Amino acid sequence: MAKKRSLNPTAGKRAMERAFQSAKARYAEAGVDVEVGIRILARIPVSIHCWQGDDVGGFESAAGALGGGLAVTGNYPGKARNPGELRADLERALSLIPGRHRLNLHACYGEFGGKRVDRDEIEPSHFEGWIQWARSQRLGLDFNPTCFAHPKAADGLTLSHPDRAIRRFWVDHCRRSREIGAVIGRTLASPCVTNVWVPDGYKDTPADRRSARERLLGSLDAVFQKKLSPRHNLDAVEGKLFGIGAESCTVGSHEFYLGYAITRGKLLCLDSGHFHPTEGIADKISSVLQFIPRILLHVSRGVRWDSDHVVTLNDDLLAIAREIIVNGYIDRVHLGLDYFDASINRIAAWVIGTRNLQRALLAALLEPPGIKAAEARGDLTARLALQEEARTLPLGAIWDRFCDLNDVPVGERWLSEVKRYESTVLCSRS
Ligand code: RNT
Ligand code: ZN
Repeated sequence: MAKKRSLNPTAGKRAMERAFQSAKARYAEAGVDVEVGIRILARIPVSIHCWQGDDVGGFESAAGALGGGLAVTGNYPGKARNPGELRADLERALSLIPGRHRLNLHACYGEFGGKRVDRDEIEPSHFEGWIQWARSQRLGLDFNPTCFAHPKAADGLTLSHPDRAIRRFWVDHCRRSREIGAVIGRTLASPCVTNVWVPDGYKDTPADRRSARERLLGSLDAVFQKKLSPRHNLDAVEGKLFGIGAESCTVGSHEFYLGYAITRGKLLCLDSGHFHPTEGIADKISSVLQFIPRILLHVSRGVRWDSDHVVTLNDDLLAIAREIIVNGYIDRVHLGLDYFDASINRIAAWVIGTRNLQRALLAALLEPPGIKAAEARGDLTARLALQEEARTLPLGAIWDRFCDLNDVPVGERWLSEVKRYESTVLCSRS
């Protein structure tokens, strides 16, 4: 085996510093102060989804099959089996991601002490362990009711179910979830975004879409009846186009929730995988923010029928980040990730996706002002020319600097830490 050549750390540092200084000068020529971009990026939290760590499994003693249009493929070894393992894995991922972030928790990740606690019985105490841990890690927490993987969701219907008792069950679950959100937000002194997504839909053409939507509307109004302080809890609602087994109609469609969010004063959650495959969410941001004060994004990557691939640094992602930053929307957009891939190391999946979102935000923060200026004076030739030149500005050197300043590995060096963790910790899990 060839001996690994280890880079002299001081020489490496010096090379990085030189690359940064030359990149900084290049950006300055384009009218960009990279120090400002670096400072802003450090303050943008990403809500990292807990469910990438165990294939949306959760810790209930009697969980049902995933269902609800959700599917995780792959069986990479080492998935977290309990809260302790999930937290350890998250700590490892967070140590490789620059900046301070949030954790997005699903209700099925409560700690129930081996007892069977049904979804309509969950309480803040079941999340005490997470709250304490989040405090110790200086993380904010966000929350979601889990309206799938349960016998009462076996037919793919929850809040819009024709059976009143089943609807009631899910209303109670969602009510409890937002109250837990409020406790989280109050305890951590940072508002918890509680996002309601339900899978309700039909494989084949329904004969009555109207009644289903009326039932969903009624249930949601019941869920949100109790007023909670927005300093503690912010409600969000998430629509979708279709899922596996819900190909013909999704009750909570985009139009449904857009109307709901506007009329009820809720955050709208836009998931990048929940629209027609050629439709991106970047363009929707400045549209919906004309009517809604704040939105939540589930940044994901749709591939054909699936919407949950690890986020890569592609044009869709760059466009989403750009719309938020260049339009000055950063204080009105809550950024979250939503994907689940069990075919690769799960910690790497977190690190890759989060770092990519941050890289896209940095690219947007470093956009040359000449682009907008060219458009403003009607010079569309210059706009296109500058847009294309901007693609090859030396973003990498600024990103490396950002990682270094935030004490996380620069470049692909994080990967060897994940590999080491895999062989020492993950491989011993059966
Ligand atoms: C499903 C939605 C939803 C879920 C999570 C697990 O299509 O995107 O956000 O992915 O709640
Ligand atoms: Zn989502």
